[in-house]
Amino acid sequence: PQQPEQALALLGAASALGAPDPGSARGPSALEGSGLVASLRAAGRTARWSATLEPSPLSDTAHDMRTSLQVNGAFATRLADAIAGLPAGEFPLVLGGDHAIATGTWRGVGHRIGQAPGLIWIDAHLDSHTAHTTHSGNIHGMPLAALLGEGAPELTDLPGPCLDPARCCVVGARAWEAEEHALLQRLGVRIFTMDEVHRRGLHAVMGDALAITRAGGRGFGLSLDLDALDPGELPAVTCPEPDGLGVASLAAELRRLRACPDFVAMEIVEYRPDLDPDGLCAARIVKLAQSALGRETMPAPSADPSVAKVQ
Ligand code: HAR
Ligand code: MN
Ligand code: MN
Ligand code: MN
Repeated sequence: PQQPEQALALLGAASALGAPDPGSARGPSALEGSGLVASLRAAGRTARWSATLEPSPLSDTAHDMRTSLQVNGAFATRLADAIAGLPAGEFPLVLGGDHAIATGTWRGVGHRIGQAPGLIWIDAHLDSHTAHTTHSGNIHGMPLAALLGEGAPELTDLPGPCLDPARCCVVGARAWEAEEHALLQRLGVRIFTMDEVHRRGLHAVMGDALAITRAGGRGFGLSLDLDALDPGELPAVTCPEPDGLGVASLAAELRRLRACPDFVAMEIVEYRPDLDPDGLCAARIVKLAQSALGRETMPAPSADPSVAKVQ
């Protein structure tokens, strides 16, 4: 099982520099305020809020593509450094922010573990444009390509190794443009579309996804873009797409991660608290995090408080 003594280090990445709406920048503070740390402790884990990175105030002047690449790349570099610098033995849980932050998260994780992690990318989108193929100009449509070493140097010249396409996959995809699909096909990244999830079931698909990303046992992570979930249950995201995953069925599958000793980091992105006035989506996000990261079995009650390691 996931080393239960490994403390969770929560790291806020309060950037919406890659998105068309600023709302996701408030994601970390809203999740912190909704009791995420306490909920993870209640699920049996030691957890602390390590820090929240904010973009430099000058970053908001981004309009042209070059500036936009620069400010997103600069933020991602700071995030990669922050993750690489976490104490050994802590498990990073990164909270976005828009998905452009992933360009920093997984390079930092690779730096930390000394090799490229396998990566499950759960998302309605493929996020695999480059600055040359993007239709929207939004950097959060590019991070998976950047992590694979494709695209502008502003997003690829970061510390830590690039990902190995053979140990990456996308789950839940249902909205993409031809160019980004072609890039992932060329690189050999396995894409599990929503159609395949409907056909085979999420359990079978996640089994395949785990096999791909855990190959070699060198460590793997999960990047969870909340727009993968159905907007009927999780509408508070920047780019909702119909026909998504159910919260309960994804939560059930994420519980499989607890049993994986090679699960090395997790990221949750694209939450927009401004679209979640009653906090219902936040509560569902907390449930998803608990499912992936809760202790596999709660320790038996003990009379000796030095033996019961519940925080
Ligand atoms: N493919 C579209 C674009 O390039 C939409 C990208 C949306 N990305 C996110 N993260 N919301 O997955 O703009
Ligand atoms: Mn995404
Ligand atoms: Mn998405
Ligand atoms: Mn469908």
